[in-house]
Amino acid sequence: MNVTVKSAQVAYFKQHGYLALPLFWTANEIMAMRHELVRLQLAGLLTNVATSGDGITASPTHQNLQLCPMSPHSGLFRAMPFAPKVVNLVRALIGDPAVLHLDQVFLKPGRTGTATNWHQDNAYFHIDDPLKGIAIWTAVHDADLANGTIHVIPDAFREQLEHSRDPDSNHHIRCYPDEEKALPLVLPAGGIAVFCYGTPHRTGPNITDKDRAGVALHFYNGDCTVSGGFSGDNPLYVSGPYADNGTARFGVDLASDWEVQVLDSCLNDPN
Ligand SMILES: O=C(O)CCC(=O)C(=O)O
Repeated sequence: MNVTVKSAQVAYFKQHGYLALPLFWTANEIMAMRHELVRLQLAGLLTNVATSGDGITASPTHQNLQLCPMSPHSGLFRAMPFAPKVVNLVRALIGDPAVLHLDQVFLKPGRTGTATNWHQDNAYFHIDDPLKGIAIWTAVHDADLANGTIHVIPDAFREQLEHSRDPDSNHHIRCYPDEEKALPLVLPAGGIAVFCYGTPHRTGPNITDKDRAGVALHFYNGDCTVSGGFSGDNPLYVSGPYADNGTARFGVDLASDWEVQVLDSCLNDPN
């Protein structure tokens, strides 16, 4: 499925700092992501980052299961940022040359799944223009208020909010924005929320019986100055003159590998 990005959507993103696209991934792509997350979880690769309010002690009751990055552990998630429709979207929103910054997943188990508190990604990444970096957050399962979908604060991406250590996580930082302005983005499985590095966002607890996961891919425009973490000195371009679909780094054309990985996963569907 190709996804065309309309100029009105680009204008909306640039004005408000976020965008919700409810129909982005196909049913097969979502099925493949779910299979892969089960495999990664069974392999013990997702770790509980939730703490008991002191930022240190592991919570015995609540779980915020994170794997960051996923790509070293998964051919599917390594290829996902190179899917042609992802690259088209990234180019439309932040322009060439686009660099893959990070990939990660947060899985919130039913009943025990807990929040990822308010933060701006730019409090970690520090790029010079907070609109020139984006997170593409995929709803791997239907994401609504009860299971703690992503919330954003529209129009706030130019404000640099103060961050401090998050007492509910063993390594995150958080901020305390005016929650009256918060907007929950309710998405069906396969939908995405896109928000720029300056946009404050959070997810909530999962009070339903079913697990819910969100996969986040982060990109920035390679002409930006990056002074925060995760940038490294060997940027992985997904667009622009240095982009080669990851071939030099991984020995595989990851743009075409995405489809192969999805098909492979569906053919080996355990159900
Ligand atoms: O899915 C989540 O719980 C949080 C995602 C997030 O905050 C991020 O990727 O920056």
